[in-house]
Amino acid sequence: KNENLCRPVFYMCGGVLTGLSGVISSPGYPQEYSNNADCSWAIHVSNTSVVSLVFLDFQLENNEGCNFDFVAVFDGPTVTHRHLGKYCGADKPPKTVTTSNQLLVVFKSDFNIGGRGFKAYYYSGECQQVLSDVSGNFSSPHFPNIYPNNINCHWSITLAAGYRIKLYFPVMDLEDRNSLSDECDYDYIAVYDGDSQTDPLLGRWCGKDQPPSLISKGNKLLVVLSTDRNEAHKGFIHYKNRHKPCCQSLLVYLCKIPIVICKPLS
Ligand SMILES: [Ca+2]
Ligand SMILES: [Ca+2]
Repeated sequence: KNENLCRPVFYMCGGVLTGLSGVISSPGYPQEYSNNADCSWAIHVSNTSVVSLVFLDFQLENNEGCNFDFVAVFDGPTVTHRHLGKYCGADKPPKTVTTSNQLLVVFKSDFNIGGRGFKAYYYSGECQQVLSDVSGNFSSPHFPNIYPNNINCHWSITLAAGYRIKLYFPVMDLEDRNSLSDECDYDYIAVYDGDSQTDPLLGRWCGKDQPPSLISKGNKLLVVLSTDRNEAHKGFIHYKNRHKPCCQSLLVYLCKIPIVICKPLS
């Protein structure tokens, strides 16, 4: 008989991550994590960037002080660096941003009682921006050169309350859709009408399909670029709100958006 079939499974966990962005999760996620886990992820991005860490899912054994099972985050490569937070239970930790180009994430569990664990992604300055100017633009990393494989970039646009956001893509060149499924399965841009991926999806595009110009319902939009492990193209440039505010109403300050009824600013 093959005794190997009966042995417990040990999941790999931790490591050194140097990509523009990436995903980390507890061992075996979304299955219950193992007891006595001790995992460390050292994230190291290019010198000029900071690292942002966002939790997508979080469920660990809970106790006051988080001494049993926990995720701890440090503002640098080792546990001697500034402690940014220690988390357990079922409340998703807040988004964390480092002050330097390195982040350490530690996950530990004790001898009993587990949970689903966690899934989080990180991204670096080259691959993300928070935009709050009334007009501006951004592009895929390295544009007009080829964008990297295996990235997950987030551009989050937040204007003052009362503004809406109009955006359009004058240049669009991603890997084509999957010819079998006719879907954007490989590389794509997705736009969400809000500040997270749980907000309504306005659309998902790939290849040379130019997205239509898009208008947010509120004052926030999220643009995500996701690429798979091979075949990259030039990417995209994206503009928002190229027109300055020239009119106003009670709720909306942007004009040249046909759905807005507004009067000239004095
Ligand atoms: Ca435990
Ligand atoms: Ca690709």
